[in-house]
Amino acid sequence: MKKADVVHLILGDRRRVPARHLSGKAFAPSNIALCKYWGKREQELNLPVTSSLSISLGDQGASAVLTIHDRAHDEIVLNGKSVDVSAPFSQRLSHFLNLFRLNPTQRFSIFIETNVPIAAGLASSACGFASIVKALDALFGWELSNKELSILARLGSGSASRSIWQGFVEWHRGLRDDGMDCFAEAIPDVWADLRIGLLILSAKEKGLASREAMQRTVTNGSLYSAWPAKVSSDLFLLKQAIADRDFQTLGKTAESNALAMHATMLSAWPPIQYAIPETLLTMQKVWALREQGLPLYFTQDAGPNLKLLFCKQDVEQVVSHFPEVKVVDPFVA
Ligand code: 2P0
Repeated sequence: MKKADVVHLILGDRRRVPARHLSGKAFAPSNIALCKYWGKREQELNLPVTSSLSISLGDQGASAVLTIHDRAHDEIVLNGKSVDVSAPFSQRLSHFLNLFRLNPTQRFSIFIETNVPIAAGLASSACGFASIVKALDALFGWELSNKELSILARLGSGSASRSIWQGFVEWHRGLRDDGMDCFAEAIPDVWADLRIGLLILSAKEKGLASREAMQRTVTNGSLYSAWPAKVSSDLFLLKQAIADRDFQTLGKTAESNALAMHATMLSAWPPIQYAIPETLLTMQKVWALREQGLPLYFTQDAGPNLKLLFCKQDVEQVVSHFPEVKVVDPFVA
């Protein structure tokens, strides 16, 4: 099964209908996984080995504006800067957009503005692809459901399937080969006191793309076989913690899940380590503050930066210990 087959399953005859509007505009939030997606059971459609659970970042994410033209190639402008057609980002995006062109000569202008650091492990590919899929929907007037948008976003980047939604989100692994049961869905609970702290320890682009890293881990990580069972138990604990507004269990489970994911990477060969010295020092600082009674946890993705988890009543304390932290209210209106 190819990506184009999935697009055909979802769009049907709409795939051949000209754009209904002159431009399509959409925003999608960034998302932070509390139970990570790490490993694919199928590469072409980005079908994951396990389900995962995330929280979207409210007004932090990407806005995309799409228009159609007939020039020689797509025009991509990212945060005000034109991206060269030969850059890996352009190639990946144009390749994805091939799935949706009305004819092979149709080209797009894509203007993306993000307010999260690109490629610093803050899920910018997730909000980028989700915003583009939503902008395509607006441009062509498909009126797809969020479930359908989630499946299309997954074809661009796995974690983008979760950025279609706000709040807590579960991405179902599914069982089908065509991935039609592999989509993200919102968990309706609103946890107004929850806060996420974005700690940029290095804004440099990461060396090894998460796509390669997760593939290597699945292929030869000696600890990877333990990962699916860890995810099942963490998903159960997280869903219960969300329902009960049990912050300690939420924080502990998210932190433990992230550390276990990084352990699977360290067990791969050649080994994969996204932490830099500042990452480890900051983890130790979080552990010390927790010992002193501050309910504070962290999670880490495929990069050196950390995301802190805490509650509204501790914002001042957290900021006093981490003056550079950017505090996000994920349930902001
Ligand atoms: C996550 N990450 O659940 C995990 C945790 C990084 C660490 O999803 O190959 O960019 O495009 O499906 O979605 C990053 O992986 O990978 C990711 P592809 P993606 O957020």
